[in-house]
Amino acid sequence: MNRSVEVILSPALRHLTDLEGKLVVVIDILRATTTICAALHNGARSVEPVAELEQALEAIEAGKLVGGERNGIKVDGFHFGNSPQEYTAEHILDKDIVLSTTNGTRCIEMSQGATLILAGAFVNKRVLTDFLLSRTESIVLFCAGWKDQVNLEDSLFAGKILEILQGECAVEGDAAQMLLRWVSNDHAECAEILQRANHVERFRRLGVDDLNYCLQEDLHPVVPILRGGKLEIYRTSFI
Ligand code: 3SL
Repeated sequence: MNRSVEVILSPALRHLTDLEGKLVVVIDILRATTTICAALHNGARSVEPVAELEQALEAIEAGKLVGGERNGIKVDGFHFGNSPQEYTAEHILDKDIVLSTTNGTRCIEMSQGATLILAGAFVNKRVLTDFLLSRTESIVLFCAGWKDQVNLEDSLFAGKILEILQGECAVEGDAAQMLLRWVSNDHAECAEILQRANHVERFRRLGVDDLNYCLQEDLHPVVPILRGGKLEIYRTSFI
């Protein structure tokens, strides 16, 4: 095998992995990368991820449509929160959106230097893995976690992707080996595995009802790819 797949379990570990020449999949199941897939699939022209709140507020000043959250809560002045269920065609068709979230959009920015940067989630799992299998670059699965901590949902999804890629790519590093062994031995439903996840408890406290939505496989079959600072749906003419 002349390509590999490895995992970054949290942004705090990002500096330990060289991204040059590689394809990075940023994973923030709850909820940034799910929301990005939903927005693009429902007709948004692009989603521009920005890490800092100031950038998002400047975008509002500039008259742009802005969505996102801090600590799970919609920011005052933003047009949308970070629930994928808000990004319906009625609101976003043919619009360019700016998105700023606590962890996910920061990880997209932290992936600069990679050859390609994509967004992955359960909602685009099959088209994403088809895309990954069609490429030749080595792959990095970058889990957004929560404020530098490892989280269950992003790790679980990374493990599921490793299961699919393992025949095609050398599974590199103990983090990837650990996730692969975990998911191959745990046959419980994802929703059950995540019942005690910190973020699911946070959702309960905030009254957020997005877990089941975010676990729906292939609901939004698009491959979001970063081009010129904006995520757009991948088209063969891009690369
Ligand atoms: O941190 C993020 O990027 C968000 O996805 C977190 S939340 O689910 O919107 O709280």
